[in-house]
Amino acid sequence: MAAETEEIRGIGHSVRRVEDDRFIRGAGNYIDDIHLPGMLYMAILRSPYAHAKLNGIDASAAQALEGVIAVVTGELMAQHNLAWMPTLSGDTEAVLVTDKVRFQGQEVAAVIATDPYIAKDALELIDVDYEPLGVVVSPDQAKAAGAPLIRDEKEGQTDNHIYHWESGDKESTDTAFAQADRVVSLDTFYPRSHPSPLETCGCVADVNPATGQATIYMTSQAPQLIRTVFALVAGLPEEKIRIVSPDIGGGFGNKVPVYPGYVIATAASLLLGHPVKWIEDRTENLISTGFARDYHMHGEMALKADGTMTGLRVSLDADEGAFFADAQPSKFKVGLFHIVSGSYDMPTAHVSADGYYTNKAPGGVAYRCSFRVTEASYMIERLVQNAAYEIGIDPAEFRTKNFIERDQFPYKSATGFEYDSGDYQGAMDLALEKVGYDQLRKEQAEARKEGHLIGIGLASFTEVVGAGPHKDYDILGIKMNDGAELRVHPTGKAILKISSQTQGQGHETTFAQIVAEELGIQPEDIKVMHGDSDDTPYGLGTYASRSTPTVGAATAMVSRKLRDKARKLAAHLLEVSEDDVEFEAGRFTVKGAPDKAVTIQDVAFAAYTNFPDGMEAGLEGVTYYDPPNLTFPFGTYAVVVEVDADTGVWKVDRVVAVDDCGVRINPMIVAGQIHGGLCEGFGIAAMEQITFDEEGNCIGANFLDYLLPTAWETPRFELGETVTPSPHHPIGAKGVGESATVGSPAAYVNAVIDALWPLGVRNIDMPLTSGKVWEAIQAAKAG
Ligand code: MCN
Ligand code: CUN
Repeated sequence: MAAETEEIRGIGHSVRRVEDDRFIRGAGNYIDDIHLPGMLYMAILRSPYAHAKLNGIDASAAQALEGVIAVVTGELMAQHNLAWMPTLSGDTEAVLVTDKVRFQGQEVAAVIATDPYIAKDALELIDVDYEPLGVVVSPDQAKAAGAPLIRDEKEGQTDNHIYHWESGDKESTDTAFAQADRVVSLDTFYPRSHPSPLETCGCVADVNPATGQATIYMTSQAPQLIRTVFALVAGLPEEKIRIVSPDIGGGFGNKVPVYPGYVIATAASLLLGHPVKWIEDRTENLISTGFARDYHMHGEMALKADGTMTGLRVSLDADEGAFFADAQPSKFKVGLFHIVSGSYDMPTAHVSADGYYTNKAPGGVAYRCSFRVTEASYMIERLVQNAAYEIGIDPAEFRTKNFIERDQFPYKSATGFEYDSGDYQGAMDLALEKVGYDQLRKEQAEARKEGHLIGIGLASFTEVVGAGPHKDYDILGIKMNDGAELRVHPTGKAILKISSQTQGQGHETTFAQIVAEELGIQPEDIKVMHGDSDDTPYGLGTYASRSTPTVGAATAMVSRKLRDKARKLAAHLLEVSEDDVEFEAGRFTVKGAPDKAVTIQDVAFAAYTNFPDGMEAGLEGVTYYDPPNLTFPFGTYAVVVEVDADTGVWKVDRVVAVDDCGVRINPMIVAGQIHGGLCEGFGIAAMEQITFDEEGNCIGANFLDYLLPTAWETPRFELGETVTPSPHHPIGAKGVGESATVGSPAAYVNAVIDALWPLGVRNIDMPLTSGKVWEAIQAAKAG
């Protein structure tokens, strides 16, 4: 029997991403790479108006164009009861317009043709009779008396208000404020931004008229959930729906929702009996698919004279667009925004939120955030810095004074979260040390004397990821639990099938490492499969950094299940009692006689060839994991900037990022995730924003108006880590995919405000374009 000693590349190894072999060879398999026999092409006509009554559509000229097979309108969809669909927030959303358009870029009609260019050309031949209506582009306009009613088709909807939501204890918070020595407040707007994945959204819908089988290849972060939603929307039997999400060219939250295009393409395929492909162009993606943020927030902090925080009050208006289509756990209207007390020991807090319809694209929450934690993190970290300056303490010292301390975990927050573990002071200390904080403050003071503006910004964020425990977390009633299925074949090679869906996070590599750690099979001997609803266990998909907390846990648990059986088999092979068998790194040995050993490969072979009487053959299993709690990764980011007061131009000198995501499965992949998030956080802080003019025209519909940071603008990042394992996760890991996008915007902005504070600047809303910075300086000078 083999006595293999090669180190197992399990948890903690920077294994190279197996997915990259196919990507760097140009051999990925994206939606547009899929070609089916007889395939037709769909293009979508979108509304130029933000709000307009639809008086009629004349599609005769388009229909007559050679190569055009069909023009699909809302009227046709309505005949099949598909003109409207449910959203992930339990609202309804138009698939194709029947009554009026409610945002610029909304789907008005679709052309199906034999060629994608013919389909596009035909759009121009469709004559639509619009009657423009008054437009609402902000919550303030939405609630104004006499505002146009956007959702006039909804029974009982008499205004543009969607929901009012509260969390925490109002009474005790009011008392804390009444008794406070100081109250510090901040009004801030977190602007609408967009995930902008490299690959836009699209699908190939293939409904077989003979068998009724519907196979839909689509850009989805959650194929299992989407299959169920399709069954509910289209009334198709669920076993005949197969959702395949092949390689995904970035998701960042943008590929969680069901978009009208998917539904129209599926309906068209059903009606025409041909596969139908639909691929968005860049502008369509930017103007019509899931946006992020658009939160108008007001925060207040109650303080004792010595700087101890005693209460937090936050209210916000959410701009939801024309349909309330946020992807979020059903019970939380503003996602997990109520984590807003962040890393601080806040005795009491109260959060209230109101959602409004506006004439803008629906589908909020997207963009690397655990359901609105990004807005919350930004609010508290900006407020903390302003509060520190107003009471005259250094922001690092102020944080130290108020952090939840290491021995307070598990910590129950004022709004009902139970933080699993943390060491906020440890992470901040490391960041301060790496950046050279004390020295920098001295240099800053010297530079100020010379008129140079240096700014140092900190953010000590707390994330909340891994939705979630079945008691509180569901989407449309479906509990947010996830599965992993593992089969070890006779030669000791394995297949792991998971319910998460990688869009660049490297699951094919990291989940194999979890099995490697637990079973001692090398990661390259484990094939990880995902993204096909017919062939993977049920689960709610990849977003909100939930894959490691949920599917990662399921993977560890299913591996342990197999290990238990493997131990029995080993005992059988070694002819000892099961209690005398020890396991380490893929070897089962006899207690006290380490030379007597069998490997996991020997055991796997025996599972099919030589198993004891009464034992089932095979070595496989499936586990569904119901997390006992969320995980709470955290960290401190420190950013150093220089601001040119004459022009408002600012430049990043240093970015030090200390992250703690518990046990790191693959340190290199974690570093990659953090680099990506810091880059996106910089983009949001510095340049990205989707705005609308008063007519509801979307400004930011292309990459000239919607600026993404390129390698040229992106700063260099210096990373550091601390490791505080999650006590309830089987391998002690917490999610990390979004941490840097959640935590870093406040650090960048805090740095710029830090530089400008002595001039009297108290806040600038993102993005901090040089124009806005310059204006803020001028306004502060003018008093
Ligand atoms: N990981 C690890 N050790 C940990 C935590 C995570 O090695 N302690 C690894 C994981 O195994 C996984 C990766 O890091 O390979 C990210 O894991 P996790 O934090 O669980 O997040 P998810 O896999 O659920 O990814 C979702 C998250 C989100 S919500 C967005 S948005 C986002 C992001 O990941 N979109 C991305 N990162 C992205 N990265 C790429 N390249 N493309 C996207 O679309
Ligand atoms: Cu909210 S972006 Mo990620 O959760 O898919």
